[in-house]
Amino acid sequence: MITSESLRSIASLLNLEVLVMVGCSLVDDAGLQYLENGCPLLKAIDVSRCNCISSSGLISLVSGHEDLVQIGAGYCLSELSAPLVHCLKNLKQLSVIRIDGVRVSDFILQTIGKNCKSIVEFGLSKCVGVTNMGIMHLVSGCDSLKILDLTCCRSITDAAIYTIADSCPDLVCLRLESCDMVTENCIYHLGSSCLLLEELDLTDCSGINDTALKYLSGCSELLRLKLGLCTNISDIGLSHIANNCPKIAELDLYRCVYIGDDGLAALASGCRKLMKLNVSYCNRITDKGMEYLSHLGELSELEMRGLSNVTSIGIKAVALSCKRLADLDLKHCDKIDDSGFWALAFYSQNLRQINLSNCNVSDVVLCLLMGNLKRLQDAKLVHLFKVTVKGVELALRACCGRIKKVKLHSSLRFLISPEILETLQARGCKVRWD
Ligand SMILES: *[C@@H]1O[C@H](CO)[C@@H](O)[C@H](O)[C@H]1NC(C)=O
Ligand SMILES: *[C@@H]1O[C@H](CO)[C@@H](O)[C@H](O)[C@H]1NC(C)=O
Ligand SMILES: *[C@@H]1O[C@H](CO)[C@@H](O)[C@H](O)[C@H]1NC(C)=O
Ligand SMILES: *[C@@H]1O[C@H](CO)[C@@H](O)[C@H](O)[C@H]1NC(C)=O
Ligand SMILES: *[C@@H]1O[C@H](CO)[C@@H](O)[C@H](O)[C@H]1NC(C)=O
Ligand SMILES: CC(=O)N[C@H]1CO[C@H](CO)[C@@H](O)[C@@H]1O
Repeated sequence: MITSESLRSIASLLNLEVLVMVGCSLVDDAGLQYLENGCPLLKAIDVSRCNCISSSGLISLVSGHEDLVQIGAGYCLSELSAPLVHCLKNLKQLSVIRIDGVRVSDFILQTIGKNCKSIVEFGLSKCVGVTNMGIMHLVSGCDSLKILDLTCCRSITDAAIYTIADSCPDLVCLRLESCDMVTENCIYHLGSSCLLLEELDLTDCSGINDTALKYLSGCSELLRLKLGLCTNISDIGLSHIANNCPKIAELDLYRCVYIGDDGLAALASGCRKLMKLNVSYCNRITDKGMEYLSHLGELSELEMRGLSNVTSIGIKAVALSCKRLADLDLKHCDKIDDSGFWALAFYSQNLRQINLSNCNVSDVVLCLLMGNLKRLQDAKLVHLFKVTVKGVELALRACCGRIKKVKLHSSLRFLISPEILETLQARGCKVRWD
């Protein structure tokens, strides 16, 4: 309900430094004009998804604040206009620009490259009009870039990444999700030039194979690596990463179908700091792989949906050894039976979130699990085909007062005793229906 009129009062806040107004769709250019002469200390503004503002409103805001450091304007302008980009030149401190989903052109990116030398972070996720040429112009000017988000900029190819690697030696984070024309050739340049790289998102980049991972392993500072849907990579490629990138804390291997037990063995010996891992639908993984994972003492988040070769033996190994495990997603792991869930109930005392949808747990063990896991806050319990209505009721009673969120199948809505639902809600639990 914030309107342009509200911004008139906000403009009188003399010490305000950060103003986030994402999705304020009642604010228009008139509101931004109030800000032009107000909030003299403003350093950061985010007008993302304010869909009634235009370039001219932003120009008035920017011209009143030469000390701006950070601008967020995703999904609010139809395009980044030349006059707006022109006035960015006066912002000597500007270091962060995020314009997700906005249309840009080569000329605009070139102008930014010329005018905004101090930029450290640039967000172009889902922008229309991003080409190799535009990126080359941008990065050859902005050589202090540390974070560059090119998610879904699908016309980007190796040529742009070469220039990024050559121009931005300080690069720390590069997001290339769905840039599916990139190949191992550009990864070679990243692996030899961007030695400070900590985060790389290659989700759904089908050109990434084991050779690419071998080159990437030159980036030995990597902390977060996303390889979900890179269906051509195998245990061999993963071993290169595991052997050379010991700091990795987050790894996403979602649907990397050629990853199996040997890859997990390499991770367990090379990446001892791993905290978050996604191996959902990596169907080759068996109990042996789970046994390797159990050596990862820091593991706190494990998503392992649909692992049809993992049984209770594998999950028990993880429950016994991964004492920090806090978030576990076992959806559709249909070979795990009660003895596996029993092990979780007794040994995984740190669990805060669990996803048991489509699992083979029984009434008795579900109840034990929900009653015994004292830190559990969030449980997804959809499609538990062995569990009866009585069983769900008992399980909910067992965790009532502690649990904060629970997801149940919508068919239970009128079967579960309304008294239990009311008690849960009264004690701060949000019940969602799927
Ligand atoms: C895997 O690589 C082969 C050849 O290297 C290529 O033809 C194929 O498109 C790639 N597959 C996927 C899913 O990317
Ligand atoms: C990776 O793909 C390239 C072609 O893009 C090919 O030359 C190379 O042999 C592949 N590497 C592996 C390990 O398949
Ligand atoms: C993999 O799992 C993590 C943690 O649950 C999640 O944040 C991420 O989005 C998942 N990746 C994919 C591709 O779904
Ligand atoms: C994993 O399970 C699938 C069926 O879900 C089976 O075809 C495959 O052979 C199994 N792989 C291993 C290594 O056991
Ligand atoms: C899962 O439940 C089904 C139906 O009760 C049963 O046939 C199957 O053997 C169970 N699987 C396991 C691993 O317990
Ligand atoms: C992928 C996914 O939806 N995972 C969810 C499983 O359930 C836990 C607990 O409810 C959620 O936190 C996860 O996001």
